[in-house]
Amino acid sequence: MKRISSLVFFALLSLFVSSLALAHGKAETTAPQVLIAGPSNGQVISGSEITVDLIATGVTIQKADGQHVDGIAHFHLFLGTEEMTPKAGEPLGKDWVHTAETKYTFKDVKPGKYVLTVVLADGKHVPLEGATAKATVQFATEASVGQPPPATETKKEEHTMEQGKKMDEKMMQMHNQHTMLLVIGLLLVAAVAVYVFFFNK
Ligand SMILES: [Cu+2]
Repeated sequence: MKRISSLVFFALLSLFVSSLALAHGKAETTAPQVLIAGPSNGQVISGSEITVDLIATGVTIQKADGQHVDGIAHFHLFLGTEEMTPKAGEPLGKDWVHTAETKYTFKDVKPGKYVLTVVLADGKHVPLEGATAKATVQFATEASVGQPPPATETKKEEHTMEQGKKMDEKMMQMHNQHTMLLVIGLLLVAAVAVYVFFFNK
């Protein structure tokens, strides 16, 4: 009887430990991802300034220091008329904007259609692997006539906030899942401990 209880105990314990390891592993292997929170796809921007809002997950954004460190990257922006496809393993040059800020403003932009390409790259400016390390957005700019239309501005702000909210919700969900696993595991161990203590004499 004692032996069976011990077996059950260790089986449950290993289940608990492996579920924890799984949850932890999942959190750590989140692929680096960049999202363009603004401008939004199809947006028409009035005026000659384009303010770009960026969100990065699964990676720490830090100024380039010439080193490759796993999990550290900075943003690279290219404003053009077509999507840019950087060559794998090759550093991005000076024709890209290199920044560690989540906000960047292009100035003196002529009216027209644009494609913004954003790429996460390491301290050596070499693009990170994975499809989520790159994002693009298409939009247009037009010459501002008098005052900029407030409707467009409000819409853009709402969109940015909505995106941010969605990201927050996603993070909370992941966190909640992890916490739930922990609680279930602890309850299991407690139940087994009680069982072993009272029924195993
Ligand atoms: Cu760079």
